[in-house]
Amino acid sequence: MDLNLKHDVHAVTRQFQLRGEFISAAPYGNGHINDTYCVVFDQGGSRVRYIVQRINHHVFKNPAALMENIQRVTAHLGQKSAGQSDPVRRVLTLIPAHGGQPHYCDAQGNYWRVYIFIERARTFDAVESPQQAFEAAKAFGQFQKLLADLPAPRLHDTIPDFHHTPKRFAALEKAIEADVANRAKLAKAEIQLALNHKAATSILLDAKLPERVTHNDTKFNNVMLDDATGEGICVIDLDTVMPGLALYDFGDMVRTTTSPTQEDERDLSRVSLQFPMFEALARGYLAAAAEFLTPAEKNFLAFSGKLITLEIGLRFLTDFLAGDTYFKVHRAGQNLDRCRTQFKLVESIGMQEAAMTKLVETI
Ligand code: ADP
Ligand code: GN1
Ligand code: MG
Repeated sequence: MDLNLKHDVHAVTRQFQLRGEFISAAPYGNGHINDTYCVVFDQGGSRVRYIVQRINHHVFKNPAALMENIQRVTAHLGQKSAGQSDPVRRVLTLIPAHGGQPHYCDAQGNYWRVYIFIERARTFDAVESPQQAFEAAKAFGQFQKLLADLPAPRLHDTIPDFHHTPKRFAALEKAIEADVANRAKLAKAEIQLALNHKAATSILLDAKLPERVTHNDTKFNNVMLDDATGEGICVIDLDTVMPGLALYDFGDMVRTTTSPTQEDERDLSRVSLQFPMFEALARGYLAAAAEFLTPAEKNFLAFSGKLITLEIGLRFLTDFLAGDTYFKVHRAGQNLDRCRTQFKLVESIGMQEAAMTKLVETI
C-alpha cells in the first residue's frame, strides 16, 4: 500500500471490474465531503484514468440507497445522451464491482465506487467569465429537464431535509447554545447576522412550489466544462440527486458563480454579486428550464440565490461552532471564513435583488 495515502486504494480497485494493470493513485479534487482519488491503469499500453471515491457514510447514512439513486439517474441520463456526440463524456459511468453491485463495502465499513474519468474537461473552484456561468447553468438546467420524466418510484432522500432552511437555522441555534468548541465568542458578528435573517428562511417552503428531481449541490465545481468548447459537458457529484425544488439548484448556482472569488476568500471586499455573471447564469439556466418552470418558480429565481447562500452560510457557521465535524477544513478558521463570504454575498444580493428580479422578467 502507498503509505502516503489515507486508504489502500490499490486494494480497493481489485474489487472492481477494471482491466489492465494498476499504475498509481493520488488524492484528487477539492470536494468537502467524499475522499476522491484519481487512479491510473495501464490497459494494453494506454494509460486510462478512473475516479475512485469513498462515500462519506457519516454524511450519507445509507450509501446503498444512495447508489441505487445514482444507478437509476445515470442509466436514465445515459439513454437520453445516447444519440448525442461523445455520449460517454456527458454522463457519469459507474464501473461495477465483481459481484455486479455499483459499490464495494470494505472490512472497515467504507463504501467505495469507481467512475470513468471524464477526460478533456475540468472543474473550476472560482468562476472566470460570464460564459462559464452560462454554460454551467445550462448544464444544470438540462440536467433537471432530462430527469423530469424519471420513472417511479420516488428517489431516496439521501439526506433528509437537506435544503430545509428553517431546520438548518434551528441547528445553528442549537450549536450556538451548546457552543461545544467554545468558539461562539469568535463569531459574535456572524451569529447576530444569522439571527437577523430568521424570517427569510421559510419563504420558499411556504410558497408551495412543485417537487422535482433536482441535483441539490450545484456548486460550480460540480460541473465539468469541456476544455475545447467550454460547454458544461457533464454534471457530477450525484450523491444529493433526490426530490427537491428547482430553486435549490438555481440558488446554489448563484451562490457559487456570481462572485469571482473562492468560497473561503478572506478579502471580503472582493466578494460581491457581479451582475453580468448573474445575467449569464439566468440566461443559461432558462435556456434549458424555461419550458418547465412555473411562473411562481421563475419569480423566485433571484430570491433563491439569496436564500441558498444564506443557508450554506448558516451551515458553515454551525460547523465552525461544532468544531469542524462536517465540512473538510485545511486550516483553522476556514469554516468561519466560508461563512463570512456567504454572508457578504447575501448582503450584495440583497442590494441587487430588485434589479435581478426585473432582469429575469425580461428573459
Ligand atoms: P465531493 O462530493 O467530495 O465534492 P465530487 O464527486 O464532487 O466529490 O468529486 C471531487 C472532484 O473530483 C470534482 O470537483 C472533480 O474535479 C473531480 N471528479 C469527480 N468525478 C470525476 C470524473 N468522473 N471525472 C473527472 N473528474 C472528476
Ligand atoms: C458540500 O460535496 P461538495 O463539496 O460538492 C456540501 C454542499 C455544500 C458545499 C459547500 C453533501 O458540497 O451541500 O453546499 O459543500 N455537500 C453535502 O461548498 O453536504
Ligand atoms: Mg463536489
